[in-house]
Amino acid sequence: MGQTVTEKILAAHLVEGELVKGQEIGIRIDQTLTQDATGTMAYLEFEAIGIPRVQTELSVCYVDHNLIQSDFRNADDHRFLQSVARKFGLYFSPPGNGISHQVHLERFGLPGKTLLGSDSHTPTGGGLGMLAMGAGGLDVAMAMAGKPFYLVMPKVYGIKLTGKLSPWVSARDVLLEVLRRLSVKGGVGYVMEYFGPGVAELSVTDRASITNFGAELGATSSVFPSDANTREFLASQGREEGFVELVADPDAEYDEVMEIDLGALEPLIACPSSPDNVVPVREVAGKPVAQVLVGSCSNSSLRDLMVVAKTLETREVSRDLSFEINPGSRQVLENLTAQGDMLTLVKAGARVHQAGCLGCIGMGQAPPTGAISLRTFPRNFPGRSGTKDDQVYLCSPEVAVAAAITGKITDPRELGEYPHFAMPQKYLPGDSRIEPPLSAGDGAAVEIVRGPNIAPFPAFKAPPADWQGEVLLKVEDNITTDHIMPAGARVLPLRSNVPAISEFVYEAVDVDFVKRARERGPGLVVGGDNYGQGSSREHAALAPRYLGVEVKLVKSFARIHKANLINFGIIPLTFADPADYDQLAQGEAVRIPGLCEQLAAGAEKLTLEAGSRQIPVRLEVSPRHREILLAGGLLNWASRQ
Ligand code: MIC
Ligand code: SF4
Repeated sequence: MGQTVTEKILAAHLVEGELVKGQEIGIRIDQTLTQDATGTMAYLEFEAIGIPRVQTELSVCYVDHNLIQSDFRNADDHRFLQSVARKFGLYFSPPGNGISHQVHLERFGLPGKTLLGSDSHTPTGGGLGMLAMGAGGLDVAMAMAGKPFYLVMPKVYGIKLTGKLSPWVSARDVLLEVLRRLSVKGGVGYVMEYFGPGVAELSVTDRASITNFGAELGATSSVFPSDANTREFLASQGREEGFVELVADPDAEYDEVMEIDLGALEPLIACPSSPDNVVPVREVAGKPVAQVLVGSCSNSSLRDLMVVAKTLETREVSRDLSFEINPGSRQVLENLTAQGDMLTLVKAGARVHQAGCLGCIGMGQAPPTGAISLRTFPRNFPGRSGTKDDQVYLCSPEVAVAAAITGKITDPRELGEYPHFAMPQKYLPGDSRIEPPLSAGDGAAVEIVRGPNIAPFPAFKAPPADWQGEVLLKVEDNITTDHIMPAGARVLPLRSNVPAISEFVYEAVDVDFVKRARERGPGLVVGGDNYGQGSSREHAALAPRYLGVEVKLVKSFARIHKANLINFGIIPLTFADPADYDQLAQGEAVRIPGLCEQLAAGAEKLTLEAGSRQIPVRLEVSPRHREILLAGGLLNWASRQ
C-alpha cells in the first residue's frame, strides 16, 4: 500500500516501535525550536539532563514572546537564553528578530525533516513539507539531548483541496472552514495532510498559515507535500539546496478524508471566544470595531502584510479604531520597507510594532472594555487579550484591513477590485542578527548568565503506594491552558520561576484555588472533554503539580497537555463512563488504593473511591509512561536510566 507524506517522514525517522496506528512510537528529531516563554524552563531542564551540547542537526533558541521590558525580569531572561544558546551550540534569534515559527519557516525549515518545538504552533513548518510538532519544554530538552520523541502513531486525515481561492478569500479562510466543520477537538489523534489539485494554488506561506492554525483543531500536526512551490520558496530564500520532493503515493490511504473546494469558500470569521465559532463574515457585518491587529505566527508573512498595504494604497484607516501591525519577522520588515509598502502602512495610519508575539499573548495591545477586536491571530480564548470581557474575532488579513478602513466588520469583497501583486523572486534574508552556534570549544568556555528571576527547578517525589487526596477543583469542557496557567504581562515574566508563577494557577476559573490547594492538597482536578487544549506550556502541568495536584480526572485530554502531565508525574485519568463526571463534587475526599501496584502492573482500568462510591477510571498510557509516573516525573526517570 502507498504511503502518505506523514507516513513517509515517520518511517524515515522511526527509532522505536512500529508504524501501527494508536501505538507509541519513538522518532528521531532533526531540528528543535524554543521560544523564550517556554525556553527558559526547557534549558533549565536541558542543563539538568547534563549533556554539554545539543545533539540535533540544528536547534534554534528564539526570543519572541516576552518583549515588554517593564522591569528587569524579561531582559534577564533574554540574556540567560543568549548565553545558553552560546554554551550549548544553538542558533540564537534575538528579541525583535521575529516570531519563532515565521523565522524558522524562512531560514531553517526543510522538507522531509522532523521539527519539535516548545510551542503549539510549531506545525507552521508543515507548510514546507516537514513533520513539525509542538511539545512541552521537557520533551524538547530530551530531543536536544539526542533522545527520541515519543508519540502515539497518529491517524492521517486527508484534506483534499480542489479549485482556486477567489479574490479577497485567503489561506486563513481554509482553516476557518476546517474548524467550522470539525471543531477545536476535531483533529485530536490525527495529522491533517493536504493533497489534491488545489495544493498547487497555495504558496508555502499560505500553506504555513493553514498548518499553523491547524493547531487549533487539537491535531498532532498538519502537513503539505513538498513540490514546485516549495522549491520556489526555498530558492527565494537562497536555500534551494535543501529542497527534496515529497508527495503522497497515488494509492496512499487516509483514515478520514474531507474535500474543500477553494473556489467555493467565502470570507469567514471566528466569533468570541473560541477559534471554532466560525460564521461567514457577512453574518456579523456592520458591528463596530475598536481595534484591528494584523500579525502573529498565523498571518504576518510578507504576503499577508503586502495585501494589507496594497489595499491601503488609496485608502485611509478609520479614526474610530486602533489599527496595528505586528510583523512576523525582521525579514518581513526589511522586505516591506525595501518595497515601499511600509511607507503606505505608516501613511495610512497603522501603528507598526516590532516583530514578535506581542498582543497575541497579552503582552500589550489589550482592547477596550466590551469592544470588538479583530485579529489575524490563531486564538481568542476568553481574557487572553488582557481585557477581561474581551470580544475577540479571528479573521484573515483581508477581512482585517476591510474593517480597518470602514470601522466595522465588513465583507472585504465590498472593497471592489482585489489588489493583485507579485511576490519577490528573492527575499532580503533579514537574518543578520541571528547568531550561529559557537564551536564546542568556545561554547564550553561560556558562562550562563542567570538573573534573580531564574529559580531552581523544583524536585518532585514518587507517588505513594495508596493515593488519597481531595477534589480540589471541578471544571467544565474545553478548559484551555490559558485557564489553567494564564499568560499576559503579569504572569509571563515568571516562566522561569515556578514558585512565583504557581500563584496564578486557575486564577481565571477560581481565585481561591491556590490557597485551597496549599491548605488541602494533595489533590485531584476533575475536568470535562478536551481538557488542556491550546498551548504547549508545561507550566500548566508543572505549577499545579508544585501546588499539590497529583491526579487529573477528565472526560478527555488534549495531546500536549497530557504528555506534560506525565512529564511532571501527574496521573492522567479519564472517566470510564463520562456520565460519572456528575458524581464527583469539589471538596470530596477520594482515594486510589494500590495506585503504584496498578501502575507497575500495566492496569488500564483503575478504581477511584469517593466515600462508598466506586468510580471506574482509565489510565491510557504507554509502559514507558508508567515508569515515568512511578518515578515522579521524566527528569527523575531519566536520571535513573
Ligand atoms: C500560545 O500561543 O498560547 C503560546 C504562548 O505561544 C503557547 C506557548 C506558551 O505558553 O509559551 C503555545 O501555543 O504553545
Ligand atoms: Fe506567539 Fe501568538 Fe503564535 Fe503563540 S500563537 S507563538 S503567542 S504569535
